[in-house]
Amino acid sequence: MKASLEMLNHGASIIPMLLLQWATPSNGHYGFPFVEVDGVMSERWEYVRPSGSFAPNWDYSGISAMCGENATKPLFPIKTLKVEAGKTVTFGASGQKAVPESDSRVPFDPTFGIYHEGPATAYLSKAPGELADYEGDGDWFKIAAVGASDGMNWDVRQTANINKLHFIIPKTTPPGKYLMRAEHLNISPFYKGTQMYQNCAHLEITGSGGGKPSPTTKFPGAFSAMDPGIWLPNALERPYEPLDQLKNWQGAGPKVWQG
Ligand SMILES: [Cu+2]
Repeated sequence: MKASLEMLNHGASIIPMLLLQWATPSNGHYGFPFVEVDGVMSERWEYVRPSGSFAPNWDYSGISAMCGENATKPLFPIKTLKVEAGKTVTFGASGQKAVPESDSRVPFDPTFGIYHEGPATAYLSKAPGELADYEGDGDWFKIAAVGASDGMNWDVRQTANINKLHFIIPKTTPPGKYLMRAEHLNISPFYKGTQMYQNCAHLEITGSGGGKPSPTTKFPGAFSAMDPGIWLPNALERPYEPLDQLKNWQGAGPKVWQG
């Protein structure tokens, strides 16, 4: 399954891929159902809004691109992670475990690795009230983009065997309750070939604030299939020498707000 998925990824046809989605769950795809709390990995869906599926999202402009399938509201109550601005939030990855994924309670498996290649990003959106009621229809801003720090190879790739994504909350982020969206792309130079994986945690950010996050975007609509951060130009797929464009990758959507 793994090998065939990789081959499909570099072939133009996504139709067999769509059919594979109906097969039983495997480690072929992934999501981010965990966060670390004081250095210890949480339980599954303890702080992360459950989503229905870890199959790749190709509807870049649709609502599933926000927090995953069926995640505009928490499917059941979850906790809120308290974090001080300036500190790091760490998401833990998992392969597919159940249909729907929200039914699984399988704990974090440290031997799992994200085997696709592409940029990782994080976004925040402040809830006007309680997070349990917030459907994510407010403003979103990007706080981090992890690209190819050597200008050639995506930092998050198969050979790096990464199962955690680390993102720093900018120091001047206004305090409040936030949805935090973690995303990894299996990026492709083929039109509508890029696979998107995303989940959202409930966060309460503390600190003195003072920043004015910008630019912002909205879900649905944050991305387009034509966005060069989604539809990777061919020249960037396998560069022969380090490229500043990959080194300074900001990905699809708005530029990173530094705080
Ligand atoms: Cu996959």
